[in-house]
Amino acid sequence: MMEYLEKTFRWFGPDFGITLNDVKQTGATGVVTALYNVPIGEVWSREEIKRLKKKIESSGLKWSVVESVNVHESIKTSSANSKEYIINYIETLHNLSENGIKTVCYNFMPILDWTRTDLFFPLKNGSYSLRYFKSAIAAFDLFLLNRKDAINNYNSNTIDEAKTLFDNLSEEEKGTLKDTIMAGVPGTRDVFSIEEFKSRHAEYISIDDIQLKKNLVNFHKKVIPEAESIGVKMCIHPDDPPFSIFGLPRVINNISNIENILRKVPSYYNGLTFCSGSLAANPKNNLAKIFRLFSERVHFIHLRNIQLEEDKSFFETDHLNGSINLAEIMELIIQEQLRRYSEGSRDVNIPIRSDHGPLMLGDIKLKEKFYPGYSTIGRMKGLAQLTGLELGLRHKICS
Ligand code: DNO
Repeated sequence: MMEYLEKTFRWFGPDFGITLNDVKQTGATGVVTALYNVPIGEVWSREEIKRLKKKIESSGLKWSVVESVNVHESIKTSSANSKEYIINYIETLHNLSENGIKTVCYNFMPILDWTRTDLFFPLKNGSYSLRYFKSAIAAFDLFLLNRKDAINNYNSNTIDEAKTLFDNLSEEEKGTLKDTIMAGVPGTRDVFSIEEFKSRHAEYISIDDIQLKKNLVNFHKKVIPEAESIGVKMCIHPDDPPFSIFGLPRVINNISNIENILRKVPSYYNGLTFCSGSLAANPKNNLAKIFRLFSERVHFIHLRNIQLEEDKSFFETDHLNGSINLAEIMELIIQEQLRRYSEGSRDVNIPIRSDHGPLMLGDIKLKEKFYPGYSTIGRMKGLAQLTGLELGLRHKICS
């Protein structure tokens, strides 16, 4: 019997407005989470992993995917103590594997994880979503960060627009823009100060895309054979957005870069998190092509939609309306499942989650509780839409 996709829900723990019992009501059977309290680079102990796993299971759910075991900046910059952090990383993978947790998502974005400029962007139907607006990034970069080379990264139109935007912001709005862009690691409420960001940025002074690729491949060379030996599927998350920001390098951002990097360490365990919303923010990325090329190594799927605006700006939309044809992607996913099924693979029911969702209905008044993009009802709606899409397409494809 052909299995459905495994429906999962990202959970940041009880401090972020959602209980495990809530997760159960969304239709998800799997939880996507991490030990968010462990500082990046430290080993996740077997006992702590076990404790969290037990908690999830006692709610009738399964810990399906780890998102993320974050990669320490020293590894990304390949600095002096990177070896030690790689050893720690491998130890964490062993401890996860011993607890039966075998799918690990991570990213290789310098300093920042996903970046937006507005966390409460009003949609026409009264709900709110996340927006990335190029001129707001430029305003921050040019007038708050005052980065020396920023002027070279924007054209004159963007600079003018950024200036007008900035001049019209109140002090409070400037603070909000700074905190929005400088939000640190998902699952924490940490925000970088300008000084902290600047000093981290300085670490990348001599690191361009080529060097970052080398550092990533070096990480893969050390980590993937270990992951393979213990059956842990590593799946790298694309850069979000998939282009350079603040002059920093980004390399998991298009088909040729991803192919180039994953090919260097060819292993089933050197896989990809297919994230539609991240990849689509560059309209040159052909999502169907990317999925087809890496389908065998897709171990985790994030589906959401975005509306592209002018060059390098976008906002997140309802799952079924936007610039991405998610039906086309879902069809490819089901075909990949069929292929795996016919080959007797164990990995047919690929974990999938509704990645972000609009802030809507009763969640609006609770907005401060949630991690941005991760409220309950909007993601539940997204998951329901994706489940319906899967069911309908499966019926069509398999009958
Ligand atoms: C955004 C997420 C990312 C993702 C990490 C993976 O909502 O998809 O934060 O978790 O980049 O390491």
